[in-house]
Amino acid sequence: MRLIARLLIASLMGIVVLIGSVSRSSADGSILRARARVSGVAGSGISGEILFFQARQGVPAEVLILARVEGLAPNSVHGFHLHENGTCSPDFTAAGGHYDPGPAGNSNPDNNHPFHMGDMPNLRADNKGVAQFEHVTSRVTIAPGPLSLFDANGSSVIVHLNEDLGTTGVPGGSGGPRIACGIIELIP
Ligand SMILES: [Cu+2]
Repeated sequence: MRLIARLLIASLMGIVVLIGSVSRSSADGSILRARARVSGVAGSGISGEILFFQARQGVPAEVLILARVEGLAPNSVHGFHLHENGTCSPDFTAAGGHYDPGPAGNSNPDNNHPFHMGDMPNLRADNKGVAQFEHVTSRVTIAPGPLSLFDANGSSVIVHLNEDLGTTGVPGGSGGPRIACGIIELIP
């Protein structure tokens, strides 16, 4: 079975099983891993962890993204993207636009959306304000390359206040204000 599929199944069985599986698989360096710990502004109560896994071998290169974010409004929906700068300070606007090295190379959240390489499905919170998220993409890589999250200035994850409507040319249509941010870091 393909590695990403195996990881996805493992994730359905629980994050502990997943981490165990990845630890075994990564012992020989066959899995690349990265993590972002997102947090909202002080006092917001929003926090979460986003994990990224990529098999070193394979065509196309696929990245499994797992996220758990808590402290959201119950049953809320939030735009959720990979942004172009690996920083969240002095405020979340420092993360820049949506990660989009190409082919369009237009990171403006209100344009070229939802075609940025960093565009992802919405985060959906349950009635306790906890969002669980699984997504497989071939738009980005952990490994070096033209779509690598680890380019010269790194990348980050942003959670938006509102739902991403998947529109283009509509101001705020990709989620509006930023409520949480995390820098994506390589896990050695
Ligand atoms: Cu965004």
